[in-house]
Amino acid sequence: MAASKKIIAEVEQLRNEINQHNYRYHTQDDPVISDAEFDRLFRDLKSLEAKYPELISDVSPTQRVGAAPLSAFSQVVHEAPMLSLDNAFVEADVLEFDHRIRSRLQSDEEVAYACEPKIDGVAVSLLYEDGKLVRGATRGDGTTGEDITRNVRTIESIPLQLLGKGYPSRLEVRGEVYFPISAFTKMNQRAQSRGDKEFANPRNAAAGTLRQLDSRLTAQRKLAMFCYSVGLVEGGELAEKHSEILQELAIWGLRVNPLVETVLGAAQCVQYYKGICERRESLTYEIDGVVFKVDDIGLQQKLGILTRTPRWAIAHKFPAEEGITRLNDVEFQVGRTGAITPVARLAPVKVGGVTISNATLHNMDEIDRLGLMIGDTVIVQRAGDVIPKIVSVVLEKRPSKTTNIELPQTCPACGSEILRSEGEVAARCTGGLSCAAQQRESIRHFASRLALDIEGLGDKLVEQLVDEGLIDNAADLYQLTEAQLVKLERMAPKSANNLLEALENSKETTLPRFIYALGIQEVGESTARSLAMHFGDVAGLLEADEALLQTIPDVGPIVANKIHHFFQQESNLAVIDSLIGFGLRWKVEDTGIIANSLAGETWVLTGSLNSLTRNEAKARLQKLGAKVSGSVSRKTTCVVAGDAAGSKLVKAQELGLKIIGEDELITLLEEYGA
Ligand code: JCF
Repeated sequence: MAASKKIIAEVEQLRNEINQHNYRYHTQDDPVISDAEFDRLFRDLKSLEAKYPELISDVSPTQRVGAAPLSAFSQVVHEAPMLSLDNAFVEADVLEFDHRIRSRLQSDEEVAYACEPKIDGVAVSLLYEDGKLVRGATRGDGTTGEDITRNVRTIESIPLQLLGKGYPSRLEVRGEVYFPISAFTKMNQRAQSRGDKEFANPRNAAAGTLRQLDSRLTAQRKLAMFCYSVGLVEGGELAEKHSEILQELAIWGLRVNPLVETVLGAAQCVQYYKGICERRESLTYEIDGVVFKVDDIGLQQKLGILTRTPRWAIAHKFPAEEGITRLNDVEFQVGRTGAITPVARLAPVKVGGVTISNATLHNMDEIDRLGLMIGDTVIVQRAGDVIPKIVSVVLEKRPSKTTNIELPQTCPACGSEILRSEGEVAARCTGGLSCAAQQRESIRHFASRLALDIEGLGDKLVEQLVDEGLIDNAADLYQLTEAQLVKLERMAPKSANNLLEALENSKETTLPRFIYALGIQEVGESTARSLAMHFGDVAGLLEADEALLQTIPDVGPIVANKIHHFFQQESNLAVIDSLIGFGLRWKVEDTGIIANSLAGETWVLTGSLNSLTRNEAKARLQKLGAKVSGSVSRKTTCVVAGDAAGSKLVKAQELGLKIIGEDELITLLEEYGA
C-alpha cells in the first residue's frame, strides 16, 4: 500500500520531534520528555517505516544502528588541511604566545581569545551538504584521513540533519570524538569480567571504536562529540568571530562545549586555565589542557599558519603526571640511521592510569646529565601520547650496589663497531644497511603512515620478514609472494593476500611521500615536500650537488650534506632503481595539497578567465592550501578579477580588498609550483 500524504506528514512530524528531543538530550543535556515517552515516539516511527519502507531516508533517526562491515576504509583528502596545535606548558609560554601575536599585529590593545577545554579524544571532520551529514573522516596526517562515515552516523550527539536553516550549503565541521568516562569504565569492567583485553584509556578506546570496520559495534559503544571549529565553508557565510561561529553551530544542532568562554588578554587566559584545572576532576570526559584561539577570524587570517599549526591558537597542556619506580636495566636500540638509543627498563608503575615499564633515555649525554645508574630509584613522567621519560634520580634512595651504564662497543644487532663522531650526540652503529636493526627500521619507516602508508605492514611483521631473511630493504617488499607469506607464523592466506594488495596499492604514491620514505637523515616530511616541489622528479635530486641543494628552502649545509651523501651510496641507488623497476610511480598532479603557501587564505574568483578554466584555477589554488569561496566578504584575502567581473569586484573594491588579474594569478601559481 502506498503511503498517503497523511502518513508522509506523520513520518516527517515524528522525525522532527525525535530530532528535537535527541538534540535536547544529547546535545543540550536538558531533556524535556521522559525516556519512556521518547521510546514511544521512536517505536511509532520505526513501525511506520517498517510498513512503508519507501519512506526510510538516510537522515531518519532510526538509521543510526550501523551497517554490515566494510573490508577497509577509503581515504579522504581534506579540502582544507586539518591543523594541529602548538603547545604551552607553563604560564610564561602563554604570555609569550600573546606577545608574539600582538607584535605581529602591531597592536597595543588586548586581544580577545576564545577559550575551551581541550578534549582528549580523536579529531574528526564532518561534512554537511544541504544540511545532511554526507561524510565523516578522521584527521589522519592532516591532509588525508579515513572515511568513517558509517561510524560517525552512530554517534547520537552528531546530527544526521542540521536543525533550523541558514547554514552554508557545504559545511565542514570539526571536533573531537571522545569516550565518556562512565561508559568507558563500564566497558572495561565488562571486558575484564569476560577476560577480554581492556583499553588503556578513553582516548585509545575512542580511536579503536572509530576504526571499527563493523559500525554495528561502534553503535553499541556510546561515543560523543564536541565541535570546535569549521573547515570548508561554501555557499553561505559564517560569523566573523570564532565564538559566534560556535554559537551558530549550536543553533544548527551541533554539540559545542558549554565551558567555551571569550576573554580579553593573556592574564584572563591564565585565569581560565586555572578555573578549568579546578573543574577537571568533575568533568564527565577527559581533557588534557585548554585551547586559546584569537577570536576574530580576520585577525586569524592576518596571523596565518605555520606548516601544521596556526599562529593564532595554542594548547595550554596540563603538567605531565609523575610516578616513582626503579631502573632495572638499560638496553640499547638501533634506529633507522644506526643511532644507538638507550632505553630504560623499569619496574612497572602506574602513572595517570597507564602502566609504564619502559622510558626513553635519548642518548648517553642524557644519562650523564641525570647521573643515572642501574638500580637507582627514578621519577618518571608521562604526558599524553608521548613516550615516558625519566626526569630525575632520587639520590637519597640510591642502593649500595649500583651499576654504571656504559655504551656498548659493538652493535647489539649486528656486532659492527659503534662510533661516536666528534660533535655528534648520537653514537652510531657502523654496519649501515647490512645491520638487521637498521634494515628493519628503514623498512618500517618506508611503510609508515606519512611515507608509503602500507596498510597491514606493522612493526612486528617487518621484524618477522627481516628475521626470516625474506627482505633486506624496502624494494624487497615488492618481491614477496603469497607462498612465502603464508609460511610465517600467524599469517592466514587472507591476511597474506591483503598485504600483497596493500603493497600493490602503495605503488601509486606521491613524490613528497616517496622522498620522505627513503629515510634520508634530516629529511622529514616538510623537507621532502620542498625537495619534491623543487625537482619535480627524483632524477634531478639524485644528481644535485650540495651547493644546489642549499638553494632550496629549509635546506642548510648539514642537510645538504646528508642528502648528497645518501645519493652517493650505490646501495641506496640500487634500492631506488628496483623500486622504480617494480612499478612504483608518483603523481605530480592530484596530490591534494602540495604546499601550505596559501593556507588560511580565502580567495574568490570572479569574471571569466582566458587561459585556464575556473575549476582549474580553483583546484590549483586549493593545492596551495587556499580556500576558494563563492562570495566576497571582509574575510576574503584576495579577489581574482577576470573579464567582465561584476558585483563581486565592486564589493571587493568597497571593502578595500586585494584584487589581482589573471596574469598575476598565473605568475603566482607558477611561482609556488601549483
Ligand atoms: O579539544 C581539542 N582536542 C581541540 C583540538 C580543540 C581545538 O579547538 C583544536 C584542536 C586541534 C586543532 N583546534 C585546532 C585548530
